[in-house]
Amino acid sequence: MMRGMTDCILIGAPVDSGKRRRGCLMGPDAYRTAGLAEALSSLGHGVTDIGNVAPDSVEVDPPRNAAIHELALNVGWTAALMRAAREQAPKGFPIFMGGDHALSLGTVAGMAAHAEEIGRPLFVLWLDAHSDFHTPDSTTSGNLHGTPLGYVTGREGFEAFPDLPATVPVERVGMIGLRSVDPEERAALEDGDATLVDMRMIDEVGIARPLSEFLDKVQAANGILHVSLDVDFLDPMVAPAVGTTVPGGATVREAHLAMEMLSDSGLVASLDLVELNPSLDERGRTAALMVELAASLMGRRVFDRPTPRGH
Ligand code: EXY
Ligand code: MN
Ligand code: MN
Ligand code: MN
Repeated sequence: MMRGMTDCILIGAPVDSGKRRRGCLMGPDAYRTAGLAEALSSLGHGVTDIGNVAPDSVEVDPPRNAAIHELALNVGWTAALMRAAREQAPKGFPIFMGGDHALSLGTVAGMAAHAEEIGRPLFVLWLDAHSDFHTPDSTTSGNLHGTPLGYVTGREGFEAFPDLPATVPVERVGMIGLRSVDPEERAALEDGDATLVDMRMIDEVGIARPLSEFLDKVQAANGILHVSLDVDFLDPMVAPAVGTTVPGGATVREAHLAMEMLSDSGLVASLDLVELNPSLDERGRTAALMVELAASLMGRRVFDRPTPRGH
């Protein structure tokens, strides 16, 4: 876990099949170029970059929903990344360098299997403008990067995908940064017990209070936490390198505070960095910001000062 020196394992996941606009396959190399490994080692952590994962080659039946894009390739990525997460998590702190958000079908499923193996419940924190709670039947875009939370929480309709070694009940999911939720996702979320923090709530009370309440739940359950950080969690003014920009996102400081609190919690076991599309970046500024946020999550501080309780 974090706090103190950690063995960080960088895993390239150049998934570009979760949507139609291409470019996320360049993400892992953009993080390497922006100095992710150096930023982590300068904090005293061990860092190993194991290179990029490749998708399994699989065949699938045609999907019921004709809109679905690249089903077989996404299934192949899910199987390969599930295996990579399971293999690497016992050895250190996996950081999955995406790649679009379809990679999280595999990484979260693999981390859920790992959590079960060590006898602790997995919680998932989704920092994203979107809820990514669709199923292959409910998505109207057909873009499977909008489905990972539907898959890992055990929604129906994922028959083409690997069986889940362990599901993540929806009450163990926290979504922070929401501002674009489709009608079907909203209806399904209203039936469940996920922690839902939209941008309005962040405007009203700040990010610290809802995040701290979610972390209290993880702590009380003796859980471990997987964090999935989508570039579009951030406001497009500060993070333009993403295909799914939604105005009104988190500020640089809101995002750093979240990372600092996550680091202080000592609960985080793994991280996805997703949706960076370097072809949309401006002189590498989005990649650089994502590296800075990862460094905050791994302990970078101006001064060591915990966030006061009750905020
Ligand atoms: N809900 C929309 C859809 O299903 O197409 C948008 C999904 C965007 C997903 C991005 C990665 O967070
Ligand atoms: Mn997403
Ligand atoms: Mn998103
Ligand atoms: Mn604000």
